[in-house]
Amino acid sequence: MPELTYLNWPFFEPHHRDLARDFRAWADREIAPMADREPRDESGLDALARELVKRLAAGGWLQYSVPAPWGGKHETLDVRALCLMRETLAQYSGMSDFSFVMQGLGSGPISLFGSEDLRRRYLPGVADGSRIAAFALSEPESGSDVAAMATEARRDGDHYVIDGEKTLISNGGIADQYVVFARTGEAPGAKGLSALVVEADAPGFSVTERFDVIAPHPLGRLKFDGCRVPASNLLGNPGDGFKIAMSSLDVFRSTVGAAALGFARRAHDEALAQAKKRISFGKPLADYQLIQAKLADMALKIDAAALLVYRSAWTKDTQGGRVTREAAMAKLYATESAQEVVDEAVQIFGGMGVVDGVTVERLYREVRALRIYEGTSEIQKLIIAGQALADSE
Ligand code: COS
Repeated sequence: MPELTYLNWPFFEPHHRDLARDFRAWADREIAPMADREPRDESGLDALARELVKRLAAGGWLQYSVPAPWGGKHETLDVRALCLMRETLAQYSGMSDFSFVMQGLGSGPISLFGSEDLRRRYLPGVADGSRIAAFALSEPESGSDVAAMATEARRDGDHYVIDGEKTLISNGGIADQYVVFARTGEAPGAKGLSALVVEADAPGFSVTERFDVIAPHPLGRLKFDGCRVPASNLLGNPGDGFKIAMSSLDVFRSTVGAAALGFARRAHDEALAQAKKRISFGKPLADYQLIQAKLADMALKIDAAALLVYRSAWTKDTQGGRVTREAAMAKLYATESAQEVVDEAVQIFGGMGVVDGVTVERLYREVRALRIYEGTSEIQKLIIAGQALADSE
């Protein structure tokens, strides 16, 4: 039985507690039976991603990815709900978590900054699973340093013409719509970027490469070669791109922490079961204090991560505005500590812990990228230190 007492914490409303229980019951039925499917080939992966989006949509769960007027559940994105759902899905499979969150992240800038027309055109399809969404920020020569991006969008009459490349883009190759960040040149650096919605069939758009990664999911390299999109596909105003990217990450970084928390909880559960079952030197591993110390450290890290994740989500939901520091702390601690928790679970499993097909081996691969994407741990530290220094002035 999973440990659910944290749902009694004051961060949650009654509807969050109901959601956590209902969603877990649904995932037990609908996701658990497919959790071990891990196709390595491109077509198998794409098919699984599409199936997961359809399944999540059929359950009504993608309604949490967009605001209410455009097919969503709540008036604004409910970060606590998104966190509870990612935490739950990650306990079953990384792929299900991936397919869920990309609908929210990929459409987040439209939810937050899109015109009425763009929201009406692109959000209902995300919520009903008929359109797959992607968020295209990183480039071959600019990952952490967003303001250094080279992709350009030039105004040409009623259109923007985009030239450049994006890389390591989740859902790249299967998405129907991409939020693309590009330099429009209103000012140097961060103040000269804009965000546009690009449809997968836009002229001049192509997916030039797909990547094999340790935890496989659709991931591609995008090329924009004189790619024309209507000027009305611009999100916010010209020059708002950096703010749009960072505001979206303010919402979704806490949810990365939540996914890490889910991986850690599953690893802890696996480790507890193994420690009770495995006999070594005549008694169960769980009887050894060295193993108990590991189990205690894991439990402590899980609760500390959960406190930071739900503090951040609660702050965003109830106070609004920027939660850059809280989200950075939640992502940094939850992802780093989850890696340690999963590593200890592998250690408790001994040799079986690194065998293909054993759950902790999969978790070990699935948790790794979370310390990198949506801002590396090093970037989160810069954000936290930057705010602490500013506050001390
Ligand atoms: N919400 C709204 N505005 C924000 C913001 C946020 N969360 N964060 C920054 N801004 C604004 C700032 O207010 C500032 O505007 P003003 O000059 O008008 O005050 C502007 O954006 C520049 O901000 P800042 O000076 O803090 O930017 P830096 O270049 O110092 O640092 C970092 C930016 C490194 C923190 C940022 O580029 C970052 O998070 N990088 C990681 C990117 C990432 O996550 N990549 C992964 C791709 S997605 S998988």
